[in-house]
Amino acid sequence: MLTSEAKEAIRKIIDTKEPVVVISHINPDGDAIGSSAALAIFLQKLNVPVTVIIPNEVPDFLKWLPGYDMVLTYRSRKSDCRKKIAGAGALFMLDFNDKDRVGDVINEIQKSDAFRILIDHHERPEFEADILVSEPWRGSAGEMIYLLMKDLDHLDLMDSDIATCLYVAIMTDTGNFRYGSSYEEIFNIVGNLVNKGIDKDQIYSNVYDSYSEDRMKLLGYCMSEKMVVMNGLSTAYISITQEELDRFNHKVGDTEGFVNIPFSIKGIKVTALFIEKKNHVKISLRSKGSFSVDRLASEYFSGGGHINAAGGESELNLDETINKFETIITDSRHEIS
Ligand SMILES: [Mn+2]
Repeated sequence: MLTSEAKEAIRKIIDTKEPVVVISHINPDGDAIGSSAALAIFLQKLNVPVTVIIPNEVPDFLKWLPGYDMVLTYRSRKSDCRKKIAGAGALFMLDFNDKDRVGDVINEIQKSDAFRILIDHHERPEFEADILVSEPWRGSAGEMIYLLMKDLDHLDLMDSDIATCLYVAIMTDTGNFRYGSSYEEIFNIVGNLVNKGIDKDQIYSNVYDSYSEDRMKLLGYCMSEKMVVMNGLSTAYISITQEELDRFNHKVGDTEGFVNIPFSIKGIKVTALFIEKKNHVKISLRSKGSFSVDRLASEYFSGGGHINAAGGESELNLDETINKFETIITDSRHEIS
């Protein structure tokens, strides 16, 4: 995965032992935290001083991960984060392709003259970096951290803590191996992680059996009251207003994964989740098969991602955004079926 130039650059960072900051994206998911914590533990084992910086709050279902003690949240620890980035010799940026994905942390990154390495699996990376490792066909950034260790001849440092972080990253970003994982290499990697003595079933339970009562009731409400199935168009979507989120005492991460649930309906190939925010609507899009929600998101909703999983946003209000989406889906009906 790493070019010889990239290997040399990373080896140099490790040899100089200058402080490293690992940065991942806003609204962190299992891949953001799992890949970052894994890289941080790996660097720590090589005696490199390392900190992980995440733009905003980490959801509770990821706080048990090994390496979480190295994570600082920018929103609540601004001055500490600023100092860490200013004092870093290198910045590793994981699991994002655009400066918009790191919120206000971008200001600190732009002030820093540290060496920048971007490791990512989203389409069309547009972030300025000294080393860009972009492999959009891979299911997760976590998988890329495994390959980084392998390419640096350091799989000897793989232990159950790193393996647990990487397993969380791969498991969550592939929807528990439902998508983005139809190739042998990923299962060889996972096989090697399982060999390190991770508790695969406990990991699953820590991540997925973690709903609060409010979250479960919000899910039930969304499915029974807020889901719209577009008959004949193989599409289903859910929309949620801010008032509804408040009613269910919404916390960060509560709507994570809701967008995938309508796929359980026979014949559904495209799903969407619209969440009303203060000045915009946040949109998550998923598809099965060849219909590209990456293209839909980038063409119409100033976003992007992968062919079967993408996100975007809309400056229109919630109803207007939904109308726009319905029109696009109706116009795309030949591509979907
Ligand atoms: Mn990812």
